[in-house]
Amino acid sequence: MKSILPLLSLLVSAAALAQTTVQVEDPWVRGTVTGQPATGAFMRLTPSAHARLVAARSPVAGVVEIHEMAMDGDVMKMRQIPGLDLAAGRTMELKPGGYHVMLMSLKQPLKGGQSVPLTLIFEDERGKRFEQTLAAPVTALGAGNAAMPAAPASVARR
Ligand SMILES: [Cu+2]
Repeated sequence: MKSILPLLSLLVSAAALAQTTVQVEDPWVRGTVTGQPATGAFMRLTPSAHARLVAARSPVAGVVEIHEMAMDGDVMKMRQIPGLDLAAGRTMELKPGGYHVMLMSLKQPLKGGQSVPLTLIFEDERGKRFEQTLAAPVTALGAGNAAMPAAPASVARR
């Protein structure tokens, strides 16, 4: 009887070579008022294999960072993190009061009904970068995200 091991190892190596992909669901950006310099982008991310969100960019923002919310004494503050690890097949939710993509140095007010191009940059398990660009609808200001500070004054840097 012939061994099926060669076939199995072929399948395993094919899986290892497969490109990691990240499913992005329900992206949205919080609308801004004139003069407001920053806002947050939120979504759910589910990677096919372990991946890390390491950066993002958007034509509407001069600076885009990955932020987390954390308690600093009694105060909830947001701060930049170098990346966000995504476990294979697990859904990570970026939401107000939690992890978010921070759009800073906004070039224009973002109004409800608009759509913002957003490019997410990931690293796969081997450190290879790949990108995904999506269109995130802008949600009118004040729509269910009171936990998100409007001003960047509370941004703490590591
Ligand atoms: Cu932030």
